[in-house]
Amino acid sequence: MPELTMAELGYKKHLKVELFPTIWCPGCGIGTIMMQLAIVLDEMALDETNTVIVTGIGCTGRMGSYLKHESVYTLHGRTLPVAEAIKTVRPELNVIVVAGDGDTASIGGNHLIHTIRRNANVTVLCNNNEIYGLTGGQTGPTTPTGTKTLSSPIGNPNPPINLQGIVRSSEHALYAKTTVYHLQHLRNVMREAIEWDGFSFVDITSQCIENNGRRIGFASANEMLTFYRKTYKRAAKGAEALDQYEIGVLYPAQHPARNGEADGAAAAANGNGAGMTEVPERPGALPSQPAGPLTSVAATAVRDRPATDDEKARKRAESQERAALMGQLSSEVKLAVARKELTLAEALAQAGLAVPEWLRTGANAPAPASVAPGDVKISATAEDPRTQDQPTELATKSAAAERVDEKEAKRAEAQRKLAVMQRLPSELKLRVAKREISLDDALREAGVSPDKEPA
Ligand SMILES: Cc1ncc(C[n+]2csc(CCOP(=O)(O)OP(=O)(O)O)c2C)c(N)n1
Ligand code: SF4
Ligand SMILES: [Mg+2]
Repeated sequence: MPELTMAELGYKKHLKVELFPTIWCPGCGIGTIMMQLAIVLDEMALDETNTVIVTGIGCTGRMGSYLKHESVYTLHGRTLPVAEAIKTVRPELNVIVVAGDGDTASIGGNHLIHTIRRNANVTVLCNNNEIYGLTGGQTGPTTPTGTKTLSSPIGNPNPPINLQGIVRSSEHALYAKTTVYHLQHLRNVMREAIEWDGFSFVDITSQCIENNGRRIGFASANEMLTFYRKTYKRAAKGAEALDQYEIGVLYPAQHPARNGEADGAAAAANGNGAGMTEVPERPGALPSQPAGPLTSVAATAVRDRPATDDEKARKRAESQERAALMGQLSSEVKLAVARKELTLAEALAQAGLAVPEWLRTGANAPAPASVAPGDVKISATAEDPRTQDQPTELATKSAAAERVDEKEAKRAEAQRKLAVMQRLPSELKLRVAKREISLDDALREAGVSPDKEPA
């Protein structure tokens, strides 16, 4: 079983898995966005009491029905007025819009510019598949020039809309660009957007294999993802705009954390909310209102006490630390921890593994080496073109090789245990899985040698 972080194990509680399989085509990028969103919601401890999802019409719009959150399935193009209305009357809630590029920028385009102008405190996750997916693959507002579509069989004659420019026309809004290939980046920017105090927009390039990809020559969704991997690069620190194939986050001009240039932690310490030291207060911001009946600590924490970059880095490091500790446990025990049937510290102790002091005492994990503000980490693979020609290539490679070896060893050990388990009678297997008895005791009880293959 591949290693899973705790959040990855916990994300399922945000999904109505009983409705799966979804209506989306196999290979569609929407499922990836939904799963990554579920992981982020889980990591941020956001749930149906503090976070509302608003969707529009289109393949993307169906996401609301699969998330275990209150959701509003609005008319086509009307996500933003509905979202802004919810945020206005229930300011303590996090309001997340999930909508297609057509819904957001075509029929909903007028709402988009005015919601940005008013700096409504909502987050838009735009599934930008560059097409009207649901209706068969017609040209949409983000379809690149020259792309052949159902409605432009000899190629789209018009340029795509400039979403970045529209969002950046506001001196308050946060704009992030990412793709469904860059999963860690996708999660990081979703999180940052949800934490942003004001309008935030995540422009997510994703694949509609059936009604776009195949028509333009991709054989599979995998080929589209490979294309994203090879073409999209992380923007340079300090970038003030993203090129067509760059991913990154663009903050308002005066924002101290802008692409890692300034000292975001120091700026945030100035106390002007979300580190927006120099940025004037959000227009139309409501004075803080008494919390409604559904007020949740998590929602308030996210909006009222935005994490500094140091804090974010610490949390990220802590979750990596926890994931590494979880990686030493068997899959049954991991599951038990994920289900909160026992704590990670208890699980480690029961497995005879060392429990770090910070985990035992309930303190925070040790702080990581300082991370530049706005420096969003991207998980990189050996094949990832971005990992090539880096100055620390050798060091990075040997560390990576060690990690791979470690993972391989753990995986082999887990597989060995699983194979041994198979030799137990089913009642004993169940008792081991329920942790009523250890694997060693079960083997003894059944008279099975862990080393010998059955005759
Ligand atoms: C008022 C209205 N106009 C047109 C439609 C038809 N329609 C449904 S979805 C859609 C476009 C969907 O494209 P997008 O928003 O990009 O979502 P995707 O399916 O690609 O996720 C259109 C034009 C509609 N349902 N309602
Ligand atoms: S038509 Fe396209 S966007 Fe819609 S579910 Fe299929 S692959 Fe996804
Ligand atoms: Mg679309």
